[in-house]
Amino acid sequence: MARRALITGVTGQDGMYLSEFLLAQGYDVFGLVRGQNNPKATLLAEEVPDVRQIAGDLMDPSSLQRALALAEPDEVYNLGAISYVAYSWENPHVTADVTGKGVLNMLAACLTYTGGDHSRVRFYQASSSEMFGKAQEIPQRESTLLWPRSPYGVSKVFGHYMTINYRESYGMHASSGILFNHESPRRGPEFVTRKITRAVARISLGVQSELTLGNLDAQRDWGYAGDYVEAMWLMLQQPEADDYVIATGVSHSVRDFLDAAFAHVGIADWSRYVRTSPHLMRPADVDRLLGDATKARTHLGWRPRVPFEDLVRMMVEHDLKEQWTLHVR
Ligand code: F7E
Repeated sequence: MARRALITGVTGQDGMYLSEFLLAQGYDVFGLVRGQNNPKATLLAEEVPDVRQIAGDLMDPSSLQRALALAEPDEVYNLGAISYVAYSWENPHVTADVTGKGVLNMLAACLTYTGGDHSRVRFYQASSSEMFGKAQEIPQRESTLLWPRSPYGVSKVFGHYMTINYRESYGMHASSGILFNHESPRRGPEFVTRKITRAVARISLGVQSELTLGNLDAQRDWGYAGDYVEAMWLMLQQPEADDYVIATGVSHSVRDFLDAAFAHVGIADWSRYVRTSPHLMRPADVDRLLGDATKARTHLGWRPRVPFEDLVRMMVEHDLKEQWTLHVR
């Protein structure tokens, strides 16, 4: 019989890549979809039509129980969250409810669903490098002290330790993937990488004249989302649940990203197109993230395939095509 997976956050970047990956492995894939007339659900139905959508919300425990009863999953991937860090200062309570307490709601629903037989389901929690925040060592690994710098990061820490707690208290096969930034042409335009690649495409086609950003000195360890979803799956195939850092081991600044993206359309000096605004600076930013994924490499046999330059190229090329279709053709 085909294995069955339930994914929360299925309409997001990672949800779509993970769905495609699991469907290719022969899984029946179910996705929790929030809200009424959700446009992202329509996009999911177009892009990954074989996902079976179930209505539900991480803040509504009864809907989670219903989703588990309908999907009868062997594996649960909890990717659902309010994931935009800047937004989390404006809406800290709802971020804590969804990104933090939502994890507890899902864990608790899974525990009920197992009915005491812990081998019935395996659980993946999407933890984040934002938990390292004011990084206490470079590079960051599983043992690095967590020091979150945003309501989003604090909420992720809650979810991370809840996952560990359910593993230790109830013997659940619950793993946490501490994923560093991962991008793709499916990344939302509010995140800095996609904001840049879209603007670069539009500037090169003459439909935008400038790009306004915040902190250009922030450094991130950027990988390709398509590579990272495979790590999620590998974690749930291990005999024992555990926590893993997933990263490339190379970090770049926002400036480096601008260099690479503009270079791809033949612009060497981007200074006349880019300006910065204090409104886009965060109350407390994370200066530098660099991950050490040695444990994932040795235990899971996972390694990233797409390097930084190829990632930037992939995103700019996608946006050039998309913007050309929208504005020029
Ligand atoms: O910012 C700086 C900004 O919003 C990256 C999420 O997936 O990864 C992501 O969180 C850096 C920050 O991602 C702009 O200040 C400058 O230092 O693309 P971002 P993030 O905050 O790192 C982690 C791993 C997650 O878990 C999150 O869910 O870029 N930056 N200027 C800007 N950022 C944005 N968004 N927009 C700007 O104009």
